[in-house]
Amino acid sequence: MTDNNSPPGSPKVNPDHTSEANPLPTDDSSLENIVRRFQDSMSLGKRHKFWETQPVGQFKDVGDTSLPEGPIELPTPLSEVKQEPYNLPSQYEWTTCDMDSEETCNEVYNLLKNNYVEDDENMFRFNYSKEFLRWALRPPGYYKSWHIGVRAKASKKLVAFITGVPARIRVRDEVVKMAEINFLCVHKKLRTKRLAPVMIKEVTRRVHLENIWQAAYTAGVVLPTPITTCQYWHRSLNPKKLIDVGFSRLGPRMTMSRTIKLYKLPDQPVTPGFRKMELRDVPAVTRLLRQYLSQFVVSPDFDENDVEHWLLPTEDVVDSYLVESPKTHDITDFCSFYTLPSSILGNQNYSILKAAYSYYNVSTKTPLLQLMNDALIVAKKKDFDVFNALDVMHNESFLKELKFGPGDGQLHYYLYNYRIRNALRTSELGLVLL
Ligand code: MYA
Repeated sequence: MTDNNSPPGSPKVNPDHTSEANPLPTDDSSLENIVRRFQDSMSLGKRHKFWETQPVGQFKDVGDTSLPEGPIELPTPLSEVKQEPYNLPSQYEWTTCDMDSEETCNEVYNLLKNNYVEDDENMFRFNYSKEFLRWALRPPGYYKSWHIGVRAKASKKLVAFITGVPARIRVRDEVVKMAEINFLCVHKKLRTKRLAPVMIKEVTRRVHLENIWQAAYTAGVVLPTPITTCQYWHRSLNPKKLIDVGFSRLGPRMTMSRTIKLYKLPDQPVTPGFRKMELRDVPAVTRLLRQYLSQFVVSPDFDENDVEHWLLPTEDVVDSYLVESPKTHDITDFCSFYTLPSSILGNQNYSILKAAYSYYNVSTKTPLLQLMNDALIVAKKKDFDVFNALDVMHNESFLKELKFGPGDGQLHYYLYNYRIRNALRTSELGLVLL
């Protein structure tokens, strides 16, 4: 990837924010930002030979408010959906990856571990665990046929991957059946050969075969056309390690011991009734979350099955906590984060950065700031090095005060075959993709 911004959810170097109790937002005039704005504007002018042919918002239409919101193309009769897979270059073949198989899951894990998303400086690479991949790829109603691999015919080695999972996404007051597309990965040695467009067309075909015509996805690269562009923020939990591995830097006029003190957290959560979510909480959490998410322009339409899958704690995958009122036993607040480590590339002392990613949080009685401070406390106790959050939903209200610093990359959100008239503010987005 040569032409991109920082990739999705990538680990980010945090320029100097360790020096500040209230880190400043990135300085607009910094060289880094000037370069980024230049790259972005180039990207807007750039031809996208593949994306120009797809039913997505096109750059030329940005600002044209006469275009209607909603599907860009109508569904075609299922009998007209191409029945055979797209052609691959002759040395390669399609494979459907059975994530129940330990062997296949290992192959997928290794492909991603060695070839998936890196930060701009190639210091860190996502290292999704096998349990995480199984969780991410097998939600209620999932289709095995949407877990698509490419193998080299001769060696049978897995060299590329793309996935979809079904989701109901609400856009304003329409609930739309969509595919969430993720884990697009082409082996480093096979890059820039236009394999990605074939993989995207193939997943699209298989989604169409299930009579689904829309999709949601995120990427670190600018493509036609983001519905919104978010920023990652990072809260140091283990500042010494983060500095040692080059994730963050010691700020000017800061010593290591002052930095450690700055990020110190209490030993236990402070909110009375704060506890881990259990199976019996699924109905109450579903009600709380549905009510909360209804205020955003785009959000998932979770039912109890979805909540059980996506939010019930799973060891080393997803953690969820809630506040049960000690008096009424009502469930009043909820917070969650998922576990996504990154490999640290080329460091003598450390090989893994343990990162927690803020997922869905709901506050009705406990102030969000206090709830998220409790989330930081439990994440620290679980030995995470850093807690990451996007500036979506109401997250902006706690980021600076809880000593998160802005990351150096952006995450763009996209819809396929669904037009939104104007880009959303990040606070209007109620969707977190993995
Ligand atoms: S985002 C994570 C993406 N993965 C990585 O960043 C891992 C490391 N990188 C790689 O493995 C490769 O660089 C990839 C591109 C595979 C990304 N999303 O084959 P190429 C366009 C969409 O020569 P390569 C995630 O998983 C690019 O603009 N398109 O390039 C969500 C160009 O098109 P155009 C992308 O570098 C994925 C073309 O591909 C991305 O060898 C959502 C070049 O192809 C990207 N991240 O491989 C996918 N990167 O000429 C879309 C590059 O037009 C889903 N490209 O500019 C759409 C909905 C589908 C379902 C619809 C159902 C209805």
